[in-house]
Amino acid sequence: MARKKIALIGGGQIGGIMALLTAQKQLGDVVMLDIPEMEGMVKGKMLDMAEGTAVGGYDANMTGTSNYADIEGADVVIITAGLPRKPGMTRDDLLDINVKIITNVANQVKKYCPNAFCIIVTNPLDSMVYAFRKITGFSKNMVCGMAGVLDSSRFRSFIAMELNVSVEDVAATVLGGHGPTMVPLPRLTTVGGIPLTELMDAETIEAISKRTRAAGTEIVKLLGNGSAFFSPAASAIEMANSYLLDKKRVLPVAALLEGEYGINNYYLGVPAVIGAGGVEKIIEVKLNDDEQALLQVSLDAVKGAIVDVDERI
Ligand code: A3D
Repeated sequence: MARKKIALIGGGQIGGIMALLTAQKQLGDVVMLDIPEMEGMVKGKMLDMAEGTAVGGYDANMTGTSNYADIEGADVVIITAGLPRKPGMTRDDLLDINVKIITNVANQVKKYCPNAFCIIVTNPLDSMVYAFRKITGFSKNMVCGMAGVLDSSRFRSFIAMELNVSVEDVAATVLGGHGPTMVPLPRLTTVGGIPLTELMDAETIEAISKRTRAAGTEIVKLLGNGSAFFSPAASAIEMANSYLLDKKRVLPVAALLEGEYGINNYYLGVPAVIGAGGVEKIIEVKLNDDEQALLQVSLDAVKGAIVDVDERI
């Protein structure tokens, strides 16, 4: 069986880690694309990685390019093209510049990879994935955004740290938009099958939820020049992995809602089954009144950014 082809659009911090993870997991060959001014950088980065495959013990063609023809026929396209945050910036501050970049990328992906499973990572996430889908017109199951996997990974990690247990045993989901209004769901979180609420007091749970909502900003402040990249890369590759291996993982992703959760025509973070059909199914969880109200606040925040996107494309 021929190897799969994974195209990474944007060869910066997240792109680099994704390329390495893709090769290490033997998901397929990797083509990393960036703007012409960065062609040397991506060619160098990928050559460096290719030269490490011998010691890593994995087989994958790793190439860098600025020519979209080289991504032709990719099975998966993961997009990080765009600017990341600097300290003091919100994700929405990136909208103006990143919507122009996503417009350009979407037109090229539409031309060269019409059948790819497309994962958007560029911020502001929920509006960039909406823009990408609007421009490409791709089927909704083949376009989704990475945010919930990262947000829930952060939530799970903080819980594991607090309880001093394996993160593997913490199952959790985070709904809503990728921003300060995201909605961690402690009521549905379990640790080795035991409800979190049995193991932790409400005050500690709230402190961890609060830290999760601000986790990206915490990293931006510490790094001083750019945003998180290890955990976002691992999260996007987990989604690609589930698609390519038809694992049917239940993952929180930004998916197009058409009536689910009472929401129409917005991308928002919800649990979904990711398999060979892409976003195969959105799972609707019965929320209590408080959770539903928080989801509404998150949706309202996303709606504002969508108005800005619709004005621009
Ligand atoms: P960075 O290291 O700057 O890489 C971005 C790359 O995109 C750079 O190499 C640019 O040259 C390239 N680029 C710019 N314009 C284009 C274009 N038109 N075509 C192709 N490539 C282009 O950033 P990063 O990798 O740290 O972050 C990338 C994006 O992901 C940013 O928008 C971040 O805000 C976002 N991000 C999202 C999450 C989520 O959880 C959703 C988490 C962390 C970062």
